[in-house]
Amino acid sequence: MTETKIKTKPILFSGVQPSGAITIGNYIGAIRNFVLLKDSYRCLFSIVDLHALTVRREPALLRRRTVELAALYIACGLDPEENLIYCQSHVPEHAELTWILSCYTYMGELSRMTQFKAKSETNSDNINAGLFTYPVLMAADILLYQTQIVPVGADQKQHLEITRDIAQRFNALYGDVFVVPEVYMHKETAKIMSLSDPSRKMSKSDPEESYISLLDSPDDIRRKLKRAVTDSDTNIAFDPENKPGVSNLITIYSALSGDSVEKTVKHFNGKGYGDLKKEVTEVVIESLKPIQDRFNELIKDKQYINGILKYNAERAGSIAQRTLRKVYKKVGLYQL
Ligand code: AQP
Repeated sequence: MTETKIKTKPILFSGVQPSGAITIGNYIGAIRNFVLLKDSYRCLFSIVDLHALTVRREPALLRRRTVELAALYIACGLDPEENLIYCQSHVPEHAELTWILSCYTYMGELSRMTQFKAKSETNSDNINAGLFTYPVLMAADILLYQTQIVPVGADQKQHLEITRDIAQRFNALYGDVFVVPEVYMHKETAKIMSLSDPSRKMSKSDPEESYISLLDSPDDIRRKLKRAVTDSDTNIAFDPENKPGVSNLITIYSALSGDSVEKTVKHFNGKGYGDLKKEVTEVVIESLKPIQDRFNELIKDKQYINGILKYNAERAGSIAQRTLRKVYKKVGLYQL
């Protein structure tokens, strides 16, 4: 692809935290959409490792998860030549813009963030300032690249809204510095629920039995889905409010098989929960197999992964610098 063609494409940014084993929730809600959109946009897919520090991590594990996520991005179908797959901490402009934007973000709006409230409950011994200002770092990630579109799952929608507010506030003061980004989300698949508690979203930092990781073995997948919480009824119907467990399994089946929810419900008409779990298991194992095969090849070649991360961080950095310089100038920082 020629440089001219790349430049005319609108910009897409999104990221995933290397904060645990990447789940089918992350995949269905976000990464799969990255793959669908990757040719229509100039894409930046970040491994947002700075975000992962808001919760205490084992350093060696965080490093390992970072490399694994880079390999997984590629194994899921992203193109490391065309798409900028890079580590957030390798482009220091993310942290630099965060400071500026934090001076344009209000304590009141940050305290309304539901993720902050939820994470403060699960990490009550470590409610740090980073957890509170997480959305500002996310706004910087996005605004740094003049991003037009941000594909995310439903849990990140509120952070996108605050990003838009910060961009509009800044633009109102200094002129059109930032593009105001739009969220991209598939309503039906934007929130995959936990297998053990379908009233909560599936999360990579929850207990292992509650999620399926993209790298789980077929035996693990079978075991976890067999134990997935359903209800005491026997009827297979899509009703997220009254039948969250069954509806979640229908959503997973529909997302991975490509059949609509309606067609999936028809397909299971007259069958039992055992059949539903068995067929969901088959479709999950089948969908993850090519990803796992490719991942297992890629992860052997750390030099290749490192090369991609380095090359793409340089490319991302040069775009980021342009925005940051403009911002510094606008707010009145003395430039040499
Ligand atoms: N359950 C989900 N269903 C649909 N989409 C989801 N996403 C996360 N969980 C689901 C989307 O995946 C992308 C990457 O998420 P993230 O790594 O930035 O962090 P998160 O949103 O906080 O996801 P987790 O899995 O719950 O991570 P931890 O446990 O570390 O907090 C995002 O687009 C997200 O919306």
